[in-house]
Amino acid sequence: MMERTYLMVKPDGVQRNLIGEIVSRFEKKGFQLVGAKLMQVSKEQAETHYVEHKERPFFGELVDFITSSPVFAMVWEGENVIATARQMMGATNPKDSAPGTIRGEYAATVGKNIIHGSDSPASAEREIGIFFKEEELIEYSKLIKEWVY
Ligand code: IDP
Repeated sequence: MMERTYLMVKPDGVQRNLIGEIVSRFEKKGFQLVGAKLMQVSKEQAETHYVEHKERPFFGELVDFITSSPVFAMVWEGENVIATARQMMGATNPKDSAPGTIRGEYAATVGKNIIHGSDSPASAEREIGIFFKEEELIEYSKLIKEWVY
């Protein structure tokens, strides 16, 4: 099923010069970038984005961290891109992320785990809406599609 997902290189990934590496992995997989920008997340956006963790003890830390320095926000499109991107990211806690995954290769702690990715179609739609305006998402066709699907 053709889907869109919200992926975000977190402040630690940007600071560690991993934007290119991460974008490259999703490009090579065959997914299509439909929107991307370097941005400073506001406190309001952060609190909305992480609302499901509002009652957790680390919520304040989470909001402080994601607003501490710019993120690289992206929307990617492709068949099953939501679940596949989560597999490519690896487990939330880098101590459990498989080698070869983004977190498995580059992250050491759960608080600084490099990348965010939507976990369901409903989250993807909600999160895209928090960070992007409709006109920032670009629909276009690529000839390579015939070789991917
Ligand atoms: P996900 O990012 O893999 O979807 P979630 O459970 O939604 O994982 O958690 C959101 C983010 O909160 C994680 O990526 C991680 O950075 C952070 N986080 C999760 N659990 C902890 C914790 O126990 N301590 C500190 N940060 C945590």
